[in-house]
Amino acid sequence: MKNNLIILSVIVVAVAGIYFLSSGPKSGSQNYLSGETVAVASLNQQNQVMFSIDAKRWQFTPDIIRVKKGQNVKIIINNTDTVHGINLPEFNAISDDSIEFTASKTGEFTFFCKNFCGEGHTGMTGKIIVSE
Ligand SMILES: [Cu+2]
Repeated sequence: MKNNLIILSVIVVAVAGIYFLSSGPKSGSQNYLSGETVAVASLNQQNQVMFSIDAKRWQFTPDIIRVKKGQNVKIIINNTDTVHGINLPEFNAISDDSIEFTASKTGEFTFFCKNFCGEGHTGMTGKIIVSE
């Protein structure tokens, strides 16, 4: 009887451990440089590489997006405090809530907050890195 209790305890601890390990961080981002986070892509049904980004005074999180040249990209902006939107001039993509574009050239391109949102507005930027 006592042995059963011990075995049961071991199983409960093991299951809890596995659950804890598999739950992990679900932020959709990972550390890059200090203060910068890299967006993690998912592929949607239109075969677009899709990113979801939070916009909050005065920061995009994550603020680094990496794609390959030629990829069809969709970026969804979650405006969490006010409507920031996104402006990516290099690819003529501008919207309050989501943009779609083809990453037709390699390089590093800055995106901006579309709507004036206060004193930190000008510094509210992110970077799209397109590689071969
Ligand atoms: Cu803003």
